[in-house]
Amino acid sequence: MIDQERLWQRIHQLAEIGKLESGGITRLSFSREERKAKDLVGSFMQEVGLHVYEDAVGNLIGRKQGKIPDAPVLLIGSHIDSVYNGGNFDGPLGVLGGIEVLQTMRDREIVTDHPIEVIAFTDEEGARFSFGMIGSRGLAGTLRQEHLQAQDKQGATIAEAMRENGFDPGAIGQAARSKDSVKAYVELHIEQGKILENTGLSVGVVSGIAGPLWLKFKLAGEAGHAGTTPMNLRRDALAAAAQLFQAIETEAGRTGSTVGTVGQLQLFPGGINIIPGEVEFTLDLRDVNESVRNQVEQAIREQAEAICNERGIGLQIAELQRVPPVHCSDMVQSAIRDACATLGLATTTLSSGAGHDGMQLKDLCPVGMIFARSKDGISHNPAEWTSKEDCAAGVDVLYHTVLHLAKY
Ligand code: HGY
Ligand code: MN
Ligand code: MN
Ligand code: MN
Repeated sequence: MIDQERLWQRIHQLAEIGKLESGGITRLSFSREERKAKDLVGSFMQEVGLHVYEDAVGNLIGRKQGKIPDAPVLLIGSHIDSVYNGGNFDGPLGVLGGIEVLQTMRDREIVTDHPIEVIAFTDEEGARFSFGMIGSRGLAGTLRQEHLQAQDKQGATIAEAMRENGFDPGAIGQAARSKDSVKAYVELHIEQGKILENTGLSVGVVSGIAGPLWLKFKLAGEAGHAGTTPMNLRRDALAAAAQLFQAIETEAGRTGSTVGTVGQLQLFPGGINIIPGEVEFTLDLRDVNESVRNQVEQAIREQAEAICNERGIGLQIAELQRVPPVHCSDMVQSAIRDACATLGLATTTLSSGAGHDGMQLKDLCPVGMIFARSKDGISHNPAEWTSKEDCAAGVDVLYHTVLHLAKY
């Protein structure tokens, strides 16, 4: 078994960085908090004797050499950036769990055939720039210069934030790995749902990952006097948006598998006695089935056109990111199931509604995920919780999965 006290202690040491009054954490990419978090996690990697470095897109990597040094590397890891006011386990469990696996191997003087790298991917969440998985896209070689123009709420671009943190946006291509250099990628992550809790299981094997589609809607009506403008003469952008929110809920709810969320909303000018002239909001639309997601997207676009035409409102829809759903590799899934069997751990197979870095690596190497139980299924919330025992169970499964996959 891995050292669950050491793991637990590190999870809570990391959780202190970016902690808010609310008890939640905010650790945005290329922020001071993230830099501090990377320095702390990098020191844990040093403690384990790993070769520690940051690649051209800021991924923090700890490498353990194998018996066959130029054999394809086995990648494990997750992320340490967070959403606004997030929880302590979303991401850190996979990174600190990966370090714990390598430390346990070192303590037992185990050297595998394949080299192994534990990675804290840059900006998995996309909270700051509304464009996520920068680090895993960089490693997969699919990050483009145009992606780096995405802006945060203060108007700073990813490229500017990279420069400020000592990275050259022009050099992102250097982070790309070649297909034959990577054996597989396995990520341990909290489930962020209720299936494991409802079935009384600690860990689960992930079969597939729903693909997030992020859109930004801009509605342009006409600001006006709240007191002198009759209801039938208004072009109220917020009233149009409210009608569209109802349509989104109906269209997403219709399929039984799709989820749609309006997470960000801004209106202008925002005076108590002014009819809103402009509204901007985001839509996060997901389904494990890409064609179902696309049909719902089409229905929402048609409803948006109809509502805005009817009300004389201008409509613009920009695509922020479109990530296809991913099937997890059968080979990696069976390695995880074997690990659970070795540990005598009952498990189940489930899909992931949340997006993960492995989605970006699907064309680079076989990808798989292990889930650890989430209390009440809560995540992206300070109340996010996974017990010490369930964290340890997840890392034990990761440990045996790694031993299996790192054999030649
Ligand atoms: O948005 C997500 O699904 C993940 O938390 N990045
Ligand atoms: Mn998350
Ligand atoms: Mn996550
Ligand atoms: Mn993830």
